[in-house]
Amino acid sequence: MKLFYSPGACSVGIHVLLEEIGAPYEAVLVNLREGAQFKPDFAGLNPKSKVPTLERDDGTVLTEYPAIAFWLASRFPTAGLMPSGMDAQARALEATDYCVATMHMQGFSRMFRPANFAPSEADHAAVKARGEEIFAKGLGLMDKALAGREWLAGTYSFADSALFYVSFWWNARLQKDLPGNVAAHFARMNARPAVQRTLKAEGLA
Ligand SMILES: N[C@@H](CCC(=O)N[C@@H](CS)C(=O)NCC(=O)O)C(=O)O
Repeated sequence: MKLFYSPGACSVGIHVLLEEIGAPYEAVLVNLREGAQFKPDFAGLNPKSKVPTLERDDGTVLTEYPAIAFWLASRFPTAGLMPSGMDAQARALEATDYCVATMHMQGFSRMFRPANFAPSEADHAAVKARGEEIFAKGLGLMDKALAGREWLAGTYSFADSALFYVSFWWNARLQKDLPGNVAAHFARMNARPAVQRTLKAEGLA
């Protein structure tokens, strides 16, 4: 397998899952700052021009964080990333999609890419503030989801990698506090050898 990633981007969560699994893979750096995602080599592989992108051993390419995480957890069951039972699996997907589609795409994207939401620079402060509000609401919901449990779907699962990367952005990148249960979850994630190997490999440790 090949994981196309950019250091500290959302692909860091998929990188963690691959480290948890332990099957052979190659991590291929896509330099987003230099626009490598739009160059023919990468755009030919993933016309969406986004990381994470996973090239599987049969040569097929999978995109979109929730789909990649779900596929990895299903394909490598012994890694224990797929919770057991339909209800817990649905909960894992529910949390993953919320972290990616709402907290990241609606919240963080507004904070980091306000121009994608409002062409006029005069509106950017308001767009950023709205992004922070969406993200903070998401943290509150994740905090409730973690009440009385260590992991989002009850047992450790692919969903925890998604909460890890948005927590990483908020806490490690922006130096902002996480609510109690999310902070404890982030500490549990950071204690995992797979997370430590990933952060080191991406130059983030
Ligand atoms: N919906 C996509 C979002 C992926 C995404 O937004 N990735 C960002 C990095 S965190 C990216 O590749 N950005 C490059 C760009 O927008 O040019 C997913 O679930 O994987």
